[in-house]
Amino acid sequence: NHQKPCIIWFTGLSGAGKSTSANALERQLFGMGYSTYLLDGDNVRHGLCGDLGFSDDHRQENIRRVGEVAKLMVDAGMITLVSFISPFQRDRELVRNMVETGEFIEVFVNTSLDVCEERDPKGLYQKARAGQIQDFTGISSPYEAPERAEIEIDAGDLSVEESVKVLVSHLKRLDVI
Ligand code: GGZ
Repeated sequence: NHQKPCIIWFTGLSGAGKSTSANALERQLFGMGYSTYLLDGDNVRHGLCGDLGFSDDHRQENIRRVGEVAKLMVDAGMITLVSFISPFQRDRELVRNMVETGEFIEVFVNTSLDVCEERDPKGLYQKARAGQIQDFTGISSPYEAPERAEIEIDAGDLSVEESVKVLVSHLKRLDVI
């Protein structure tokens, strides 16, 4: 099975559907026989980055560490899926420049703030609007949308299955699988 080790980097707002799409894509790729690993807040912010919060500096350090780990996983031959808000352009560029050209595939999960806030699955937007959470992305902390993402999906418009199909076809186009 042809596989090009790389980082598939999902960026987007809280509630955009990054983790859902990344999880579903990983399951699909794993089922197709590829070696994959998924890094996201669930397995990173509790451990490796358990000392970090959500200030600009801490987000920058969060993304730097995740980038370094993702790079190691690429060295180990994995298709490495990464799902973090990663709101700052320069932090994503830093990770892009850690690996070879073509090994960083940015996936912009472009679900509008309105849709994310409407969904609000964990009630975080409501808390942020009420001032109970500081520095909340999209409300009181910026999100810098990618300008040259390799892949863009609107998870507000697509079902999970449709998103996976779109992602798989792009990965074929990009010669990853
Ligand atoms: C944004 C926050 C915040 C603040 C807690 N701002 O929807 P979730 O809950 O499950 O995912 C969000 C997650 C974002 O962590 P990341 O490591 O991806 O952020 S970054 O890349 O910017 O470092 C959200 C929750 O943590 N959360 N407080 N203030 N999201």
